Amino acid sequence: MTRISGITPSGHAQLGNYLGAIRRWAADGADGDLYFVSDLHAMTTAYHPQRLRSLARETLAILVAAGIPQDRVFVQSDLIREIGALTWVLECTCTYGEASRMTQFKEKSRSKGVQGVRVGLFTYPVLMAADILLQGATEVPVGADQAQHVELARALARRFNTTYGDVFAVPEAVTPPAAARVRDLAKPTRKMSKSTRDSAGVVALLDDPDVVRRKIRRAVTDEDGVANLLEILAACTGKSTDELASAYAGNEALKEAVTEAVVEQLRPMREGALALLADPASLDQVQAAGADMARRRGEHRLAAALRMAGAS
Ligand code: AQP
Repeated sequence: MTRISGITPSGHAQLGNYLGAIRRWAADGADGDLYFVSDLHAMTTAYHPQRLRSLARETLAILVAAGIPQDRVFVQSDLIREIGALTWVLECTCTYGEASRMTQFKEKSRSKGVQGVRVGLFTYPVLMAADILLQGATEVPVGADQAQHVELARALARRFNTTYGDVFAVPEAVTPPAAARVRDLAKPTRKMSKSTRDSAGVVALLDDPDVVRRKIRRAVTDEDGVANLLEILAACTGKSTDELASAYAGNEALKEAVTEAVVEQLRPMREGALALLADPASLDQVQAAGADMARRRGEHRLAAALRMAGAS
């Protein structure tokens, strides 16, 4: 069994990414599981190349410093030739009708209208299928919003296998164990997100402890805001929100406790990531080894797929 999970460097990785995903990846990862920085996915909407490159490096440093074994992590763009080639073959396996049914594209293109969005946003589920199928992943832990994309990857794997020859494992979407859902500190009705423009309510994983303190001190404390602070504290301490709700006399004490817990929770990962980022040669090594591992895992599958599809 191989599971694959990605994180898109569309901004600085934030507390929700850590408590909801990265921390669990580091704790539960089984042999053979793969984790990757999906930087090619961040190109589907407007972005700055320099910033994307530095965010991809930062995200890689965070995953490794969080405790995910180095030999299971890679940066997607290091395999652009392999993934790009497979994406083309899969695009030629996918029908326009199938791609058009992806509800996430409909939602994401609504504000701009389909005429203004990039074709890459439309075909992104096929890129995701290439990520999964290249590595022979059998399970893809995803939330409900991504389940349809895994269905597409299954359909493409099956169709390729029956049309050209048996190359790909047919992956299954699996529901990850329940984890904290962290909401924005300043606007607690929406989830905390790394691409949110206003960073006042978003705790970045490499934020200085003073910045974390300031953001939490200014957190909104309406009903949703307090519930969010309790959820964060519960995720950091392992206690229940009910137990914590009765333990703090007022919002000031609660914020103080949340600040301490978050700073302590992030400290080892933050220090490790900053040390790696300060030592580019070491981080280069980690990145190159990851790319090598992922390339080697996928090369026979890619070669077979290209050969059978008549593309080599
Ligand atoms: N607020 C959150 N609370 C708990 N878990 C979260 N995750 C994201 N935000 C929260 C989890 O982090 C993992 C990696 O996220 P992703 O890169 O796949 O994209 P995302 O879910 O869209 O994360 P963001 O930060 O909100 O990014 P943008 O701003 O680009 O959309 C996933 O497992 C996700 O559930």
